[in-house]
Amino acid sequence: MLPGSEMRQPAPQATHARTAPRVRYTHESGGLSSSTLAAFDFGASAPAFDDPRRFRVALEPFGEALSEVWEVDGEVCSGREGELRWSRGGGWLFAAVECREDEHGGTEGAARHAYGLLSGLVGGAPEQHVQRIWNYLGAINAGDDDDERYKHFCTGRIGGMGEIFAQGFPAATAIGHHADPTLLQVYLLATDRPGTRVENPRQVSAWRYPRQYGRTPPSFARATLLPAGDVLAISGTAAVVGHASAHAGDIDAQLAETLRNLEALLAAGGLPAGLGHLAPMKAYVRHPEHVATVRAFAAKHFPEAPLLVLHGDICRAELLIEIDGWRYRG
Ligand code: 3EB
Repeated sequence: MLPGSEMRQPAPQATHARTAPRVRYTHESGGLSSSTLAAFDFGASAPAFDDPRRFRVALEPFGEALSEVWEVDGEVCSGREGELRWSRGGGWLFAAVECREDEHGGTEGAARHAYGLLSGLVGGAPEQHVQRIWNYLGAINAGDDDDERYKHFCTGRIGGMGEIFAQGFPAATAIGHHADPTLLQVYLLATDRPGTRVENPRQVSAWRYPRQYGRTPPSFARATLLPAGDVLAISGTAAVVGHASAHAGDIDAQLAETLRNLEALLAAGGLPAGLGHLAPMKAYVRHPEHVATVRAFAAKHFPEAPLLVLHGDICRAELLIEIDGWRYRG
């Protein structure tokens, strides 16, 4: 528990996560309800809110300004402590850190710092099982070879991961934003029971990537089946086959490969095939000129899936598209 925080112990009946958070994209996120765990707005023109549950992601949206809202069963309380903020309710915990790399000696130091804060909070909370993490950093592909900023991030991330991650890595997304390059944003979803990690049989597990991808392999699982077993939280998924990037420079082929990976993950997680209205998804697109292609692909292959399209750089310079999201069993 953090000294001086407004944190309250949850009521005893709230300590079992029975229903996964419901995720939706909406135009109407003006007033959050008492059961809203978190809400995300995208880009520099999104309004600033004082509510700790309300997080402004440093990625610019393409098209309409939608907010992402997470609802839980139960009353939510929230608080803030310096760079860290949190909310909890219904057995679920949202926690987020925003920090400046220059205040922590660079990318690696900032990642270590952010993960240290989050590990400290989660380690002292009833909701100790991290299910899913999102990471947004600036200029993600700047720097050569082992000095690429993403690789420094990977080293700092594992350095700051505390005991709570010893049981295995959660599903994650790591994307480059185009805002202040020193801004690091990390947020997570945790709960009071372990989920089930799911790997993709078409891909080498990220923590086993060979040395060519950096000194420190990335610390994430391909997906997490949330404890009740009714939702698969899907990591950032790209055109990676084995450990190699496929179809460098070819957006159409990367989209098709990414969809094959998403389908393989659904099968591996025991979810029904297909991404329909029960699968809110986000597409991170490196080049704005590919947005129409990405939307056309989505309209053809998963027309009913709610889709947010964001301007983001993928952590390997040759990758043009990454897709993540949630798949509810329904
Ligand atoms: C890949 O498959 C693409 O470092 O947390 C995807 C999801 C990727 C998460 C992370 C990186 C991360 O390796 C990159």
